[in-house]
Order: sequence, then C-alpha cells, then structure tokens
Amino acid sequence: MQVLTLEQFIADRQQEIEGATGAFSKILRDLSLGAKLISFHLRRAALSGILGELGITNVQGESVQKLDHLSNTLFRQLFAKNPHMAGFASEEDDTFTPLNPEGKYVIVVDPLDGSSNIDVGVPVGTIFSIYRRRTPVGTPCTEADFLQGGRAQVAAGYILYGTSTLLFYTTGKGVHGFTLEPAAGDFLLSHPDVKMPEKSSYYSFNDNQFHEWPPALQAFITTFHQENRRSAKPQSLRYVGSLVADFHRNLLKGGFFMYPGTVAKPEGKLRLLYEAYPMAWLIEEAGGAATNGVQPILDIPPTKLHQRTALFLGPKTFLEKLAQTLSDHVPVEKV
Ligand code: AHM
Ligand code: MG
Repeated sequence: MQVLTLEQFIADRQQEIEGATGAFSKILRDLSLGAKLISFHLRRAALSGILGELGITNVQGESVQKLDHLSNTLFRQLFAKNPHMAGFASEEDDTFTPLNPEGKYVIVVDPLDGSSNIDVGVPVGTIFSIYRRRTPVGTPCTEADFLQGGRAQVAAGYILYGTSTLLFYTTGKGVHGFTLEPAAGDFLLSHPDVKMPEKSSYYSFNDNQFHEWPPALQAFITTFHQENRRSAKPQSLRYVGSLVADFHRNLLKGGFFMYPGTVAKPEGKLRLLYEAYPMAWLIEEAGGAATNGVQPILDIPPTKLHQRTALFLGPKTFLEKLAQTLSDHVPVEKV
C-alpha cells in the first residue's frame, strides 16, 4: 500500500490554490488538527461529561450542544493563530469574527453538523468552505468577504467522525479523501479523485413534512416511490440525519439526498454558506449536481450569513428531471 499523508499530497500539488502554496497547507493542517481533537473528544464524550445541551440557543434559535460549542471554539482558536486567515464565520456564531488583517483568506464552518446525533453515538461531521478575501489585505475583513457566492469558494470539504475519521476536500481539481490513521496521527490518502456513481443505490430524506411540501414535489416523490417499487433493483432508504454522513454515503455508493422547503417556508432548514455551498461544489466535482429544486446551489446569490436554502443533491439526470417537474408546476394552494 502506498502511504501518502495529507501534507505530502498537498506539497506534491503546490498550486492547489493558485498563488497559495504555503497558505493552503497551513489551513488544511489546522483543519486536520481540529478534526483529530474533535474525534478524540467524541470518542470519550459520555465519559468526559461533555454530552448534552449547553443551555443556550444560537442565533438561529437552536439549542447549542456542549460539543457544538467545544468544536466551534476549537476551530475559532486554531484559525485565530493562522496568519493566512483574515476571518471566521460559523453556523454557531451570531456574526463573523475578524482575525488577522494580513490574512488573504476567510473560512466558513459548520463545526459539528448533525446536532441531534451527538448524544447517541451516530456519525456527525464538520463542514468547511474557504474564500479568498475581496477586501484589501491589511484591513479588517468585512461581511462582504463571506458573501461572495458558491462559485467563489477556493476550497471546500468535510470531516466525517464515523467508524473512521475521514477528511474529504476539493479545490476544483477533483475530490480527494483521507482517512485518519490513529496510530500515526496522520490523515492518509484513501480515496483519490472520487467520482459519484451515476446510478443511485439510496435515497435520503426526512418525509415528516411531506404534506407541507409543494404539491409538485409531493407528486414527484410519489411517482419516484412507484417507479422504485417496480424497479428490478430498487433503491433503499438510508437517512442518518447528519448531512455529512448522508452525503458521504451517497457520494461513494450513489444516491439522492434532499432537504426541501415547505410551501410556508420554501427556504428549508439547511444553511447556504455552511452546508449547501461546500456540499454542492464537492458533488459537482464528483460528477453529480446540487440544486434548490430548480436552480444550481452554486448560482444562488448570498444575502446574509445564516441564509437557508432547500437542498437537493444527487445524479445530474435525476435533478434535471426534478427541476423540469418543479418548473412546469404552477403554484397552487397548500394541500
Ligand atoms: P444542525 O446543523 O443543527 O446539526 O442541523 C443540520 C442537520 C443536517 O446534518 C441534517 O441533514 C439535518 O439537519 C437533519 O434534520 P432533520 O432532523 O429535520 O431530518
Ligand atoms: Mg449543520
């Protein structure tokens, strides 16, 4: 077996981000250090008394878990010491934090995604997305540095804390995956240039709001189930409820994920900057597609840090069919 660490892999690909030779490896080093520490804490969380709620709610009105807080603080502290990082924004914080004015990059994170699974030993993840700042180096970063849009990302990825700890990323040159080798304490290349199978084995969604979905989506999913039942090789339902875990499985095995909006709340639950943009770029790089039902996620303009969006991730042909169905639909009253 050829052994290639994350650091060696990046060093071999010096121009991973144009003009950012040392910066990118330092940023990924901090992300991988954060991943190792979070993985360490998760493994013994029940024994260390760090499960459960912290007793506060975040800016989105959601209860903050102790491990959400720990992960968020950890990444913020790591990047505060990184000279390349001009700013940090997190799903857990009210607003962004300006860091080093000399830094050329800003980072956006969902420090521990899958909050409902933290206490029950089910995989959770970290999602990140990096932008080159647009304000002048030497000045404090501003919100505009974070609101550049999905196509302006220079790197994006996720860390999955599951049976292994995995780090997958893209800089627009394919998706590459690394597995934490606990004995060596290093991430080793395990999944070079991942491509998503065109044929789906799985579908993943929480249908608790089926009757609140737009009628065209209800009809689309009803037809999908009917066709699936008749299929010689039907797809199976797999829904973890941690986006990183659901995404990762579907990326490797082929699958369709959705978290739609409802008629009353078309923007859905998931966040554009912290969850949708990075996953959309990763899936596009792996040969799949990401939309809000009709529009590519990466083309949705950002208007605020904590913006939400409906999210559909899967094979291109499937999402094209969905977009066709939804755009043919004339909105009707909620059923
Ligand atoms: P979180 O960022 O508060 O953890 O919420 C995001 C998570 C995603 O990981 C997952 O896809 C979704 O929420 C699950 O939501 P639900 O429990 O409504 O199915
Ligand atoms: Mg999240």
